[in-house]
Amino acid sequence: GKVRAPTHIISTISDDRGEEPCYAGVPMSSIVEQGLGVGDVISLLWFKRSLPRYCTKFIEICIMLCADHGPCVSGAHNTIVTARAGKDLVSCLVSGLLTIGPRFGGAIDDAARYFKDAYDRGLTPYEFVESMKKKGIRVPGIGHRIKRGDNRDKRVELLQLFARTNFPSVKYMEYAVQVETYTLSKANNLVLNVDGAIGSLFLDLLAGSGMFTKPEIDEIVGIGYLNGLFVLARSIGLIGHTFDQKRLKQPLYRHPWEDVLYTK
Ligand code: Q5B
Repeated sequence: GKVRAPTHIISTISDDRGEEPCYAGVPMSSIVEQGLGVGDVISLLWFKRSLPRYCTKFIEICIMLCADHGPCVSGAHNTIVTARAGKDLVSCLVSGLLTIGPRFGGAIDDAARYFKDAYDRGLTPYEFVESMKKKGIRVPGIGHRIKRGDNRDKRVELLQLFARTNFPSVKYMEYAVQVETYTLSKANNLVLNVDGAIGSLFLDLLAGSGMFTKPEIDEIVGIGYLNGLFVLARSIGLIGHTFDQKRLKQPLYRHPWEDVLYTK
């Protein structure tokens, strides 16, 4: 019979050996002919399946809402400084991307992990938040530098509205809202932020769509797919900031002495 030489790479998401590339078995032409969008492409390449339209629309809304948040946030700041140092596009992009992490934009996976664990174990918001405090861990998905209880994040409201209208269940998001109610009683900046909204709502998408088995959901949350949404989205803005600085011919950035506390 046929003997297959052992391969050095295994790949399961795309194949370019035929007449046209396929994403999770779906030919490129069919994606274009059906008028599918970037949410469908993410479904195929990340989740290896075609998701219902409301799911792909939700993914697209996440991408649009996270594409940029002005020049003052960590990622844009790094990108702007790098562009002003005369570096190339990829360097400007990655210097911004490298700031994405547990404090800035990269709290989506941990928010999903902690909200899922707390909800599935039946913890009350009080028990959950106080247990995190005892462990010295900030609740991922809670807190913002400029958003407040009386100045909510419009992005969070838009995501919640879409999900409440289109998702079969929003139990994880409603749990996150209860957590927010408790944290806001402690401090006015401890709002449910965009990472927490996406993390909890993606749990609802995974659990409520009927498209994923329980082990698959655990694997997605365990591996941590969801920060990828912020990374992908914010790349759009970071590329924009790079072009903006170059268009404006901005000089080398140097931070002013007056804004540094020199001390021994
Ligand atoms: N405290 C986001 O902190 C921030 C607490 C908390 C319990 C919490 C903080 C945090 C979890 C990580 C997270 C995503 C660092 C944020 C994003 C994208 C963005 C960004 C943009 C965009 C803000 C003051 C007091 C202290 C703290 C306590 C704070 N957070 N307690 N759980 N989660 N959150 N990140 O304002 O007693 O005084 O010591 O780490 O979800 O990144 O727009 O900017 O699109 O680009 O620096 O929206 O919340 O507050 O550090 O001065 O803390 O609150 O322990 O208590 P701040 P701090 P105490 S969305």
